[in-house]
Amino acid sequence: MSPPNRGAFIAIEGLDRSGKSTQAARLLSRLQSDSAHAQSSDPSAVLIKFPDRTTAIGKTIDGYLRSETELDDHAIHLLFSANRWELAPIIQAHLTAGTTVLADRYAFSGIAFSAQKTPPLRYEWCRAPDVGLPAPDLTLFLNVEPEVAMLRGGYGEERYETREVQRKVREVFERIGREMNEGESGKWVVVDAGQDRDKVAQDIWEAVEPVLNCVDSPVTGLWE
Ligand code: 2DT
Ligand code: MG
Repeated sequence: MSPPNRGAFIAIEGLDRSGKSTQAARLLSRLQSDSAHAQSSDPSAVLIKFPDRTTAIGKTIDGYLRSETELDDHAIHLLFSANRWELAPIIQAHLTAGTTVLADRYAFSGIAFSAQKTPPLRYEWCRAPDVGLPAPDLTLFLNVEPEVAMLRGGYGEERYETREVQRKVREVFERIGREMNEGESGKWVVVDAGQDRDKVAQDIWEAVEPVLNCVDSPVTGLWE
């Protein structure tokens, strides 16, 4: 009997209010309902949100995002990365067990939000601490104009939730996507998130479905 495939690792990225969390929840339930895992004790899919604000590191990040605390830009960048590293063994274990892992934000947000700062942190420096993390098989970038995103109820109170920051963040995301697809094309898929929700969900499914059955090679290290 051939060993079961590992799970697929899918990251969902985008600006604030691009619909990431809504679409991640929809994708999760679709994966859970139309799964071949019905007989297995392992879940067919799990959703992990970054930052995970529940850990000790995550609580520090949460205080920073709510502007309750100030931290040097480099220091907070490294904490966001550490927050991924602390969950990396869990991601790896799920994938090995055949569970698909969805990440609502990942290392790409880490780079995009730090590299846009004034003064900016160097792009290569921002990328370095995340090198070697489990690499997503597919990253979906939910692309939306910051102005459209703002109309969706406006931004909240958190750090970074301004039109100017979101514009600059989007430019860094575009660079990341370009460079990802120069390496292995198709790993970064841009989804038009300005469409209605059902159409966005449909486009996402069309990108995800082919990946689900193509994960017979081990998880690779990000940017390695
Ligand atoms: P949410 O609004 O999705 O909770 O994100 N961020 C996120 C970073 O600056 N670096 C990172 O590595 C990650 C994962 C993006 C909270 C904010 O934190 C930013 C928005
Ligand atoms: Mg937010």
